[in-house]
Amino acid sequence: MGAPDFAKLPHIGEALQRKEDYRFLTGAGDYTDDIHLAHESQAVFVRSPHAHALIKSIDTAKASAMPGVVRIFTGKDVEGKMGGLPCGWLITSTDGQPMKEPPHPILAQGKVRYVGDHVAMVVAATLEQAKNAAEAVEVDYEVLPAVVKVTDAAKATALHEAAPDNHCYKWAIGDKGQVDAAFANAAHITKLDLVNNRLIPNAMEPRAAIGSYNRASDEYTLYVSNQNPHVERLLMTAFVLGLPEHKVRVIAPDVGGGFGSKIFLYAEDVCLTWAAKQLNCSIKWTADRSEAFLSDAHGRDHVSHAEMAMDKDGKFLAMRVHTDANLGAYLSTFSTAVPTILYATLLAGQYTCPQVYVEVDAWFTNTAPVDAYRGAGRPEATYLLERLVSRCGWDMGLAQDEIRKRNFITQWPYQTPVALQYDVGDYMQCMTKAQDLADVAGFDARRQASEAKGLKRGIGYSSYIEACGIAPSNIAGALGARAGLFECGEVRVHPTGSVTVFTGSHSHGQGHETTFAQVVAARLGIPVENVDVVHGDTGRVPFGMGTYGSRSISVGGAAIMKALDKIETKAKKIAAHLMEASDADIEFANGEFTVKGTDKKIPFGQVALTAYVPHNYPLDKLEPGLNETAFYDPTNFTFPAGTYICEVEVDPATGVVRVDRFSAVDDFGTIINPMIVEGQVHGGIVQGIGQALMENCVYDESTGQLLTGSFMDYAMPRADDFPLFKLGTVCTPCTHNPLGTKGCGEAGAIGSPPAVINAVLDALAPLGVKDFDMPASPARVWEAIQSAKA
Ligand code: MCN
Repeated sequence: MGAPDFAKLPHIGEALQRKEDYRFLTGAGDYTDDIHLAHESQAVFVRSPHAHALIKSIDTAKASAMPGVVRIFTGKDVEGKMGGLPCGWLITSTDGQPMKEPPHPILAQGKVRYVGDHVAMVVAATLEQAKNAAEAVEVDYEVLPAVVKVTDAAKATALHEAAPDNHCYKWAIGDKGQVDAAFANAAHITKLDLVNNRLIPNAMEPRAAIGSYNRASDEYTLYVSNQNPHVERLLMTAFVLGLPEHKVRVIAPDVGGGFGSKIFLYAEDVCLTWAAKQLNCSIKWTADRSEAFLSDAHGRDHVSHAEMAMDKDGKFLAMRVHTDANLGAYLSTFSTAVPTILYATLLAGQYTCPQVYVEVDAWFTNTAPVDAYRGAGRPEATYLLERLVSRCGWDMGLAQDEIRKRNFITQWPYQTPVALQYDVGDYMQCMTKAQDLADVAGFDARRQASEAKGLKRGIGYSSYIEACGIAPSNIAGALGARAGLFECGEVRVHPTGSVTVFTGSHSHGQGHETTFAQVVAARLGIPVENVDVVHGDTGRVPFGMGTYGSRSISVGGAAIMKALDKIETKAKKIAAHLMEASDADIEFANGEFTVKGTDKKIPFGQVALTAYVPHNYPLDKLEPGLNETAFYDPTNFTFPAGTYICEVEVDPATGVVRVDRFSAVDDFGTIINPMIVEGQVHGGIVQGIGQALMENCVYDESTGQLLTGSFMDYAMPRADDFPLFKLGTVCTPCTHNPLGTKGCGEAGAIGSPPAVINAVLDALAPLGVKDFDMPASPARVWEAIQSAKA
């Protein structure tokens, strides 16, 4: 079934209430910490208080003798018994020098490299006993100089022997010669320096895990708050523990948000799984919030210089970008892909810029590892490009919409100079619709009204594009990635015609139990209540690549559609047999099989029953049962795109920025459930505005201590920080997946930061403020105003 036919089916585009909400809203969710296993001990991790130090000795004697303590494991206990965490495996550097891939030990081996690094694991009967014993572990450190800023890394004390200058890799894309030539002939060049601030992910449920071991079957089970259990199992067995995969079951039950931070293999998960066998018990660990601040992989942290070459009319000729990316102390699971293939390939944006050259240097520092965080590389690309484009407009005397419209791509498919080929879109329509929603025509009057109150009002644009549906194996391979990603779906039709779907995608807030059920119900013509969706368990789902990169509906949903194709083919054969017709004459629509050109018909349920009760059934030609599995590897990314317009009011006396209006028009192709999609966009915008105005991870530059280690210092956005968002959509269905969908889970976080900062800069332009870095906190804005005055 093609995308256009699919979009017309009942339930598609229906704002169904989420099936999962009843259990979440009544406290009946089953999160990792809610699970209690027999013989369960508690684990607490001893973490480094120093950003960089040699471990001279660890004395666990006193702690081990404390009440309830079962065992204390240190680096020496695990050395030689397991590998380090997998690192650097996704990409290859492009300058001919091998990427530095220093080991990332499960428990520190002789040295710690960031505040929060794992030094020991204490296992005790109760949490209180484990905490008391952890405090009694004596570690003698020799403190070394620490570096936290990516721009200081080259001259700092080396973190790893393998990377003497703290440089990990250089990666580039684009034709440098052509770009330099275009710059040489440009009528105007606009330049911009940008910092993309480091963020700390703050899922409502902190990371948690329970390792358990069954001696009778020699099987391990890991319950873990995680977004991709099969990948977790694969990495843990193949790279670290050397166990046969079938002996390890990973279950990610209800997960209270992840935003990317729960797709990595973390040391805690490995330690708990391994130690469960050593101690023959179950061991639970739940991070407290302070631990989460220190040890969850952080996001962003780029320092970039960008330049755009234009002709005299403001048409883009070429763009040149250099980015220094902070990787933190170790390579986290996907970290090398974030500032490279997920970032640089998006720097063409929505524009017909014929040449783009991007060079990335990635560095180690004494900070928590940096990895994917909602958007992963694409917010960094959009922030850079959309800030640069507005600056180009201001430099050329063109309005923010005009500079964009002059350069928009208007024909698809469109081959960008940075590898990606966009299949479809309508950027102009997104822009005009967003301008209507934002009432741009009324802006001048609103600006005057603000002026009369002594306030400055500004408007900011951002026309983002992202590559979702990660990751077509052929494209990933062509970009030098060492892995591509497919998805798996199994559709099990029961004898009574109800259906259980097993998907390799994982829902941790995105509502898959509802939207995936809508897809199946629409396709089979059965009630949505008759479809249950199972995910998050390597013991039940055949295989899976998990959820990130807004891939689930477009890749996971497409795998289910492929399995449904197989179900339909087989069901038609059964129907043909029941109605004594030829297979080729059977049609299926609205839950009924009909014989073409006759009034003969039978419902889906009767075919399902026949599949399982095969009396009078051609067993020589047809197997009983109605159960199919499919794997789907997309041929391209999906390319959601849109225009966001933000209007802010700034109080120049205090520097306080208030978002007064925020309008977003997105093209997500076919929409399965508009209510869920709106929720996703709302959440994303809130995260994006959070980054633009308040969230900021700060380490002390001399000691490497995390200064924003709690919600007292790390400002999270709250509902009353925002106006009601105005949302709209444009629909150009994706051309290469059977649903026509494009991902919606990250758009808000990608598109919004530059819209906000462009609005603040527009507001402050009359005061002479030309630039500042995120977040636009009152202090920073006030300081920028004062420096402009000076
Ligand atoms: N959808 C739809 N129609 C479309 C596109 C999507 O109805 N055209 C629906 C999907 O069926 C799904 C939801 O919208 O129910 C999101 O789908 P999709 O865009 O495919 O994204 P994923 O399900 O793969 O979710 C991943 C994405 C990412 S990458 C991050 S980060 C993120 C996000 O989703 N983390 C989240 N949203 C989150 N929401 C919550 N509550 N918690 C998180 O951790």
